[in-house]
Amino acid sequence: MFKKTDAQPPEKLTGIELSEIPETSVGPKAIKSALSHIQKETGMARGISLLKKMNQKDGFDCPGCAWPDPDEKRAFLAEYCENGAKAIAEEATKNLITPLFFSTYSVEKLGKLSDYELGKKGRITNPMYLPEGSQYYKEITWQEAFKIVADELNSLNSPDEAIFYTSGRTSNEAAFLYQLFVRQFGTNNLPDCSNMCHESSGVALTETLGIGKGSVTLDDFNHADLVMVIGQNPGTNHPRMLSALSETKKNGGKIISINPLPEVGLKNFTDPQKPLQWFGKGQDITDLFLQVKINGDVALLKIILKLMKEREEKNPGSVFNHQFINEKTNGIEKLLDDLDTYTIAYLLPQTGLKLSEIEKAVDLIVNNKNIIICWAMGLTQHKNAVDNIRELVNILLLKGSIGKKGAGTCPVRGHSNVQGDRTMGIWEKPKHEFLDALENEFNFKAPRKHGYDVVNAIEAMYDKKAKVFFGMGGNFISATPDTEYTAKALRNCNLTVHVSTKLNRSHLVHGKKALILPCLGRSEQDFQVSGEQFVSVENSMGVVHSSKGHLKPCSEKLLSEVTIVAGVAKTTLKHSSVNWVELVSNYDLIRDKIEATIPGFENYNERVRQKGGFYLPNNARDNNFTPTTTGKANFSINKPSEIELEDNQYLMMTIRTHDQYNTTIYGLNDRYRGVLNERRVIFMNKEDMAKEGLEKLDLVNIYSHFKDEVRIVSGFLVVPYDIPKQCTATYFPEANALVPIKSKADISNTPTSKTVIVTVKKVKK
Ligand SMILES: Nc1nc2c(c(=O)[nH]1)N[C@H]1C(S)=C(S)[C@@H](COP(=O)(O)OP(=O)(O)OC[C@H]3O[C@@H](n4cnc5c(=O)[nH]c(N)nc54)[C@H](O)[C@@H]3O)O[C@H]1N2
Ligand SMILES: Nc1nc2c(c(=O)[nH]1)N[C@H]1C(S)=C(S)[C@@H](COP(=O)(O)OP(=O)(O)OC[C@H]3O[C@@H](n4cnc5c(=O)[nH]c(N)nc54)[C@H](O)[C@@H]3O)O[C@H]1N2
Ligand SMILES: [Mo]
Repeated sequence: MFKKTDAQPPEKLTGIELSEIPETSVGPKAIKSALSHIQKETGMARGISLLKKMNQKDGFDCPGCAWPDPDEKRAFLAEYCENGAKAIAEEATKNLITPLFFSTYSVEKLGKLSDYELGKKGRITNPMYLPEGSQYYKEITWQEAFKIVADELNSLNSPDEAIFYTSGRTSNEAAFLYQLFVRQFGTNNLPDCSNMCHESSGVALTETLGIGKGSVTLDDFNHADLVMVIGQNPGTNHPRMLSALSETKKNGGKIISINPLPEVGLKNFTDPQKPLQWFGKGQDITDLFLQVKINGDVALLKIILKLMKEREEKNPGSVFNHQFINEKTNGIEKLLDDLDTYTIAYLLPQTGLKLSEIEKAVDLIVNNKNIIICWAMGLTQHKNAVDNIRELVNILLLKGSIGKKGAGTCPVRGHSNVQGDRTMGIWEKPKHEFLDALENEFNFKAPRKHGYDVVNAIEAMYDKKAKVFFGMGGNFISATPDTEYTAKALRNCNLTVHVSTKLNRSHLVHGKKALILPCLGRSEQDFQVSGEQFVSVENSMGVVHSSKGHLKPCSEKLLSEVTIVAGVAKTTLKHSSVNWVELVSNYDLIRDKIEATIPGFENYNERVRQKGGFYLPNNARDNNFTPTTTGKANFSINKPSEIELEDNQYLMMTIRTHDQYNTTIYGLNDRYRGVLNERRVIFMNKEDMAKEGLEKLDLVNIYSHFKDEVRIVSGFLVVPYDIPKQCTATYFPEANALVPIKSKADISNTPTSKTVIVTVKKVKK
């Protein structure tokens, strides 16, 4: 469909080794791996001093995932995990990219490097500008950079021709100012990484429970009888969650894991904080593993719901919580009627499971009262992703397992402040009340028309309806679907701008002109006119707390994200009612404005200074569902997958290795899956390999099929793996070129990165 360009990682193979899959996760090997990254990137002394401050009450928030820190007890050693240590090593690296680097390497030359090689070059030290027609970024001053952005924005026919993306690391203070600037400029084009991440969760939870966030707190894991972990790989992506699951187990709770892969972290865990355990067997985590086929979850959950109904009918009152259902919910009859329209015989083949295995899950659900369900990208990135999540809510509502201790919803967030950014108004579909509050406080007319989400934004740039792209963090070209399509879209722009810490491919796949604006990282000190500042963030469980770096910034030329936004705003907006310079002089002033406009932030400046921060209000946690359209918690009717594969077709999911943070590649190993020193692999079931005439480590091209469109990526090695038949897995972002731009989840519009229909074809080595 599209010719391969430097928008995709190079095809080079790096020398694969296959190793044994470990029996247990974390433990001493994880500490060794963490320390080796620290040693290489930051040097040991600086690295250890950093780790001591990470996730401590007076320290900075880990720039890795959004898993919360304990409210009370913080570990003596430190509250971090192997992958958090890698994240901070990556940010606090000693390597620097100075203007000399950019005058030596052309954009074309850099485009030939892998994402791993790009990331390892180090931190960007100066604002850099790529003039039209040039191959070399050159140093410019901040004032010049702001003026280039302002001139380009002010020359547009309409503010809606500009797109303002946000990744999820941006602090509350920076995010609030950023959306305020964008709305004063006149558009709601504020797509963010959430559009590709937990958007399906937000949509499903708002509709059913009246809040787009999860309901549980960390402490709930101490009181749960049963935790279901579905479509999530915490051993790699949220390692500190394993400690919470381990607490559930110690208190007698059970764990069900539902995943196409037997992920090591969910099997067994050795607590890194308890060295005495290092030499034992570790703790088994999962009691029941259901190896579901990719996108077989609605079918599986429907069978569970049908069996729950059957048992309730046989023995009324034994399964459903009638008091809760009567008082708090709406729509049970429709749900029960709809369940009758499906037979188990129809649903079962989609799951790839035996009915007896599913019966065991039903036993656990029926016999336990306090249930938590955790999920992540394995559920949110499918065509029927919103159905997946609503179906989970149906189970919790039938059991009355929400709004009480030890029970509820737990969408496990990705980026460390992705939830906070949304709370601050980074959203293309803002609520009227929020815009009213902005208008009142800042005395301007906010745009009311909804803006572009990520997919719409790409299409608008492709169609030349949008001409300026501004990225607050992130790596748009590598994180988005359909790499070559998106590359064409970005190249159509007059100007692309990235506020970044590290070099990435989005700096190299650029508009006619391009800017890189280097910012402070989480771990660095931030001084403004009134003195040293801290910022605040919100974790996956709605706790808002402070984060303060203590390292000297890696370059004197860096500005904070807050200062960059204010600089762009002041230069662009000729008549603004906001005093940008004053707000930036002391971040307390920004927090006062947040308090004035966003509910839940009363006495923000005081409460954010309390150790551990404060909880935001959460109606579902309080067993109150009045914010929904019916005023009650809503049961919903959901559809199983409608995908029908031909014999030679496979469903492909694109997943993360143990050695990456989204598009930032820390290393080339996926230790927990036994793949070392290579990322261009496709995991396949042995029987499927035999059917295709493929042997271990054969080289293949992969084709994706969507309607009558075909896309291709080439040069992937086949790895035989314990994965259900007709299911395959590749790594993100290498396989993103296969995800069709038009293949999106219903309602949430999230790209279907976990269901791509593919065929594979062997090529000669
Ligand atoms: N170290 C590290 N930490 C991270 C990240 C990182 O890249 N590295 N990324 C952060 C971000 S932004 C996010 S959103 C999270 C992502 O965290 P995860 O969602 O855990 O990440 P993925 O690798 O996408 O893994 C998805 C899991 O879902 C399973 N899965 C795929 N398809 C299906 C399906 O159809 N059904 C079921 N039941 N399971 C399925 C896969 O086998 C895999 O175990 O992690 C965050 N934390
Ligand atoms: N195929 C496929 N595609 C996916 C996914 C998938 O599972 N499969 N997952 C999706 C998900 S869940 C997500 S969240 C998105 C992630 O999409 P993004 O958030 O856009 O991508 P990241 O790789 O997290 O962004 C990394 C870059 O952020 C910059 N950065 C790091 N720290 C900071 C900071 O403190 N400030 C600033 N300004 N910049 C910083 C660095 O320059 C770094 O190169 O990708 C999505 N894409
Ligand atoms: Mo994410």
